[in-house]
Amino acid sequence: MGGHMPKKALITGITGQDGSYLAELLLAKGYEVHGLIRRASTFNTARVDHLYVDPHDPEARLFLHYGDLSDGARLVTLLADIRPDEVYNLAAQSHVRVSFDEPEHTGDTTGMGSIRLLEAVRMAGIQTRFYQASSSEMFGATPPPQDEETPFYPRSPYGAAKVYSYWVTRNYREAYGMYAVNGILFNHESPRRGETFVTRKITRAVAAIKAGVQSELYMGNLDAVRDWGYAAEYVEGMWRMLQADEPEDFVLATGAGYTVRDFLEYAFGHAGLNWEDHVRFDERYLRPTEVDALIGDYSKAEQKLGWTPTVKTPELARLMVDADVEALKHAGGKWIDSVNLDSWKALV
Ligand code: NDP
Ligand code: GDR
Repeated sequence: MGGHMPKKALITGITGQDGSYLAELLLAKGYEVHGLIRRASTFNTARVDHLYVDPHDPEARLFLHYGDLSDGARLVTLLADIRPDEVYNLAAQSHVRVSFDEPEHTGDTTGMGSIRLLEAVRMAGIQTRFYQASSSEMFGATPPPQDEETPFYPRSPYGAAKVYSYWVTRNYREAYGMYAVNGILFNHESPRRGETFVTRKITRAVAAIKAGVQSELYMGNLDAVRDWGYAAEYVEGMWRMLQADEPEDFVLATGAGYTVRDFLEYAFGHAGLNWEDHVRFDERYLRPTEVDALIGDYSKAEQKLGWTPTVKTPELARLMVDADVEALKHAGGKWIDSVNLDSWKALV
């Protein structure tokens, strides 16, 4: 054969939105991809099922392993076993509102989980490049525009845990010379976005209202400003950060801010609906402390990585509505039921 060994990557959070797009990207680039999954009583791999090839097949390049960021010993054995060239730490309790309900658990996974993984890399004694999924939530109350030099002021247990992970990633780079970097990503969405984040909550509701199976949508603060990009483009930026000559931290964003109200207008408008006829207020969706405005300056990533986002928020809203309208058509009654149950099932 004489061929060279494919690069190996380990993705924590592979079953999440970003993990699934990143796995797709790396497989397309010829990588052998390993993913950490949590044992659950039901299958939780829906976002990566289309990528799965039976591991008995000699062509298989995607392998899933049970593990959890709360289990440091497991991370060491797994890393020593796989010996990946690149590790992408995407796993986290990633919902800001939920982090107020489960602050300690969020600190344990979103914060401590990162140092367990960094320490596992060190203890396994392997040479690997490490990506940490840092967040614009770290900027919190610091007004926009935000870039790599903007001071952090987190406004939630989630944001505070991400700040911790950011600093330990930098510390392992400085203390041990590890190629360890932070991607500071602003909100990014897609048809695979979790159903309780605001964009997907809206686009699913639009599909259900259009189909006549839902009439109202309960929401919180409509004045919040976010910089919403398209997840499929952001995972390319993550990969580029690990291919650079020097380990550095980068912001990925679109550079434009919109309110939740704007997103409602784009999404409902695309389906020929008026959002004001359907949206109602429920204080349960408010946060004890809110992040008012996040708008990222991604010029460093553009200059040094050649990364530029092409999908802006209005187009993103339209593509997500189209995908949810289509999904609802193909799902039969099952999905319709779950939409109707949202008001109690989706607690946030
Ligand atoms: P998701 O919530 O969609 O995915 C989170 C992933 O983490 C899931 O695979 C989940 O597994 C896994 N996970 C959660 N807890 C643990 C644990 N204790 N051990 C192992 N795995 C765990 O998030 P996204 O894909 O949207 O985001 C990816 C990362 O990027 C997260 O760290 C998030 O905080 C961060 N981020 C996201 C942004 C965004 O706009 N999407 C912006 C900036 C940062 P399971 O499927 O079993 O629940
Ligand atoms: P965010 O995303 O907190 O920015 O964190 P989310 O979509 O949950 O909220 C965005 C804004 O919308 C407001 N909002 C509502 N939010 C939700 N979820 N549900 C509602 O009904 C609702 N009504 C108004 C919120 O108050 C907020 O201002 C996301 C996550 O992906 C994090 O993991 C990531 O780090 C950051 O983006 C960048």
